[in-house]
Amino acid sequence: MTTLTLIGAPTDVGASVLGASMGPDALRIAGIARAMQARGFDVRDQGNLAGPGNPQAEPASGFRHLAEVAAWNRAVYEATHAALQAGQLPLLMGGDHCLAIGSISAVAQHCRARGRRLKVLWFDAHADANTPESSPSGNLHGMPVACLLGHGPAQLTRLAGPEAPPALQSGQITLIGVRSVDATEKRFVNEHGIEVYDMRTIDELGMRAVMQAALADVDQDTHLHVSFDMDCLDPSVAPGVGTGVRGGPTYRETQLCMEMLADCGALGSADLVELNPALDVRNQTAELAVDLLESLFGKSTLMRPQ
Ligand code: 4U7
Ligand code: MN
Ligand code: MN
Ligand code: MN
Repeated sequence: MTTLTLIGAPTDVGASVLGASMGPDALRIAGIARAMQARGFDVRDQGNLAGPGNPQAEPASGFRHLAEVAAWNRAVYEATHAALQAGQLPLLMGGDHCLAIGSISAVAQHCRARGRRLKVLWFDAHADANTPESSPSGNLHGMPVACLLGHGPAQLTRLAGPEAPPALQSGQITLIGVRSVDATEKRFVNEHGIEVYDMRTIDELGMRAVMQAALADVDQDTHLHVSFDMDCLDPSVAPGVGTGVRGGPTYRETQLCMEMLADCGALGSADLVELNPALDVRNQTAELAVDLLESLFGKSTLMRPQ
């Protein structure tokens, strides 16, 4: 029986809208542990990591709260790495999306030590590929993709150690659901040749073809990491997010993504981030997140499994 480790990181230091810090408890209240037990996991809820409070400061030299973001990411890195070393499947409950720097750096270090291929699928309305020079906001939840590729401050690009290479090469990450990108981010994504399935592409090809393409190079020897920003979904179905953008995938399209990910059988770790209970209505976005996670971990509505 696989142990699924729930890691709570209750912070919004990477964002300017407050509230993602309540994400872990909203997911617990929506029944995440019971739902994952029902999927056949031995579930261990580690509780919440500890870290600095939100100083609500203005950006300094291009970043808001760099020291606090670094402290939270070190804690996420250590907890994720320990879970992987113990043979467990870590599920990070955010918190804002800056925390994926810590979780994915740990997954990358773990895979590197074992010679395993790593592939990251990044579900998001945004590209999260700003650098401090390009960011219009200074918010670090808009920079994790760039940091993971080695572009950012050393406190965030070298979590695995001073000599460690960037967590990811650009061919290891695919962005899905993108529809709000700053001009400088567009340049970064295109110059690095990052694979992107933006909403226009999803509209034209359909979600099934997009997911088939995104998963084409994933095999049984691949460790697949899913980093899921709840603002990927259309805000009409997921209102509890801090930076919603209209025109996202529907409930059914997102369920199909999750079911296809489950079918591929390569999932090794995941982040569920950017859930903002302060902006939600009756915890529906947390309930939706749990519903999607059930599909990600194998719940199916198929009458006759293929
Ligand atoms: B999220 C933004 F300018 N690009 O950098 C920025 F539009 O993790 C938004 O995807 C970032 O929610 C959104 O601040 C970060 C902005
Ligand atoms: Mn994001
Ligand atoms: Mn986003
Ligand atoms: Mn580069």
